[in-house]
Amino acid sequence: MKKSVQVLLMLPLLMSALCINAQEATNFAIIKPEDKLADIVHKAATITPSARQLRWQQLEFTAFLHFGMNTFTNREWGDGKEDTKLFNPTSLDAAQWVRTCKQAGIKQIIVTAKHHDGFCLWPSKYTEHSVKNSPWQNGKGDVVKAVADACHEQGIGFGIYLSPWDRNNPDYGDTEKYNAYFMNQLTELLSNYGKVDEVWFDGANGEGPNGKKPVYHFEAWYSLIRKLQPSAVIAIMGPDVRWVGTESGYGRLSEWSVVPLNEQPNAGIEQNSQKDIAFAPKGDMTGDDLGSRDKISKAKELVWYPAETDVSIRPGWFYHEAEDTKVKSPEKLLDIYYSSVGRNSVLLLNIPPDKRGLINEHDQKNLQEWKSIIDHTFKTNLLKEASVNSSNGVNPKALLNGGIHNYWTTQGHDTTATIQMNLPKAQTFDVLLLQENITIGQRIEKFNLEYFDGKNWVQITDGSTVGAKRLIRFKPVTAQKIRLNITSSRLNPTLTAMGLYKQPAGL
Ligand code: FUL
Repeated sequence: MKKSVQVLLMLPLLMSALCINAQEATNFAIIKPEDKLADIVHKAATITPSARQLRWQQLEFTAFLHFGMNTFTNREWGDGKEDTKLFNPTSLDAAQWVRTCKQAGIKQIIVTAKHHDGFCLWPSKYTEHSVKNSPWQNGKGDVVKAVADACHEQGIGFGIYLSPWDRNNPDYGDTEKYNAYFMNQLTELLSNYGKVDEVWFDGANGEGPNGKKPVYHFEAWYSLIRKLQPSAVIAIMGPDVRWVGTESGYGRLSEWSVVPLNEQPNAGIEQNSQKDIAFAPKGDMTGDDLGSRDKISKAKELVWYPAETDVSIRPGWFYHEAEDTKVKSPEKLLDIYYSSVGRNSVLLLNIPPDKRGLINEHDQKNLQEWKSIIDHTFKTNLLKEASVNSSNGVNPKALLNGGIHNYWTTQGHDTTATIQMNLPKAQTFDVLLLQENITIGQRIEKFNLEYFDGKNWVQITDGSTVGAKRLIRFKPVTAQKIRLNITSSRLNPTLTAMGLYKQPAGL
């Protein structure tokens, strides 16, 4: 899809959001021709997430469950010609999926209600290509219901992936007919399964069975979602959550949640998302810049449009027995965690249930080990007993005990600050945690951390953006005095949390 078309699609939706809810008016800013860089920077610094974006961002860690016909045909992209009789999990247990995810710290699950093969995991009234014609539960089963119920019962968020590309539907190439079909399916999914928290549209848009492509009526889909599930975020080919731009699990080192609407990367999704079954990561794109001063200085509109980092725990998105030995190790998952959640993004980790309809033991084991490393690392903030000195700071106590209504910031118009912390005794640490109060905007542009070696202040690490959460690992340092220097910020910097941690030995 052309960039300009995507922008046009988004604008009415964003503009109508402005009129509906005063709170959302700060979600978006128009840059006037006469605005100077300082005006633009100020506007960028005061754009804030909508309520639904904030809820989503605070989840930090969510899961994808790719499950469907491909699980049984051992493929990644089905062609829509599969016999529905092939879908037959022997012991599907959605409660096990949710339990396993929850134990790993996952706060929301997205299930592939329909992948590109058009096979529906729920008994849609509008197609025969669904679970209703499979032997599973004699055609009476409904995987979407099982997952939705388990999520709601176990208290985690529930989301749906509905592939716009449908290789089974005979009307796929007919824009009017296919959009009507898609709206009907969306209506079923958004009406019959309780609360839906995320709707995920991917960028793949190939040809249908008749060799044609329809034009997707995104705007109508978005309005329907807003009407039926107003608190759901619409991700990827949608206005609330943006694709980080890679399927490797690695986000950008500089990740701005405020980006120019005309620069956002959605337009490239269709071209860049997975095109074949060779799942080679496309590189981590950390060098790319979406929201720096240079980028926003050329913008016509700015919008809060945060990044989601999707990656699979296995080489493929669907379960393949041959990949049981290729499940990402706890250490690799940890690196992904630091490079996604720790880089102002939400991690969407795919964990594909196997042919039995269970999350496989191999995946379970690595998830558990990963979770235990994270728990162990973040159990004790080594700064918790420190005395805090920030000369131009307001509310320094919030650095160690903050939240969105209780945060540290600077006095007057100060956009730089030094926060010194003296610990009761020397401690050894190798992880820095920082969190901005994004409810009033993302502002910090440059910071560094130093320790006092008895004679001099020595730099440990530095960074650019912070956002919802920034985590940086470094070689262990032992020190009693440390200081954080915020050397550039778009407006008064804020922090709701600052922490130093020590990873378990051996990492
Ligand atoms: C891509 C799809 O083609 C893959 O199969 C997978 O669903 C991934 C999350 O999105 O666009």
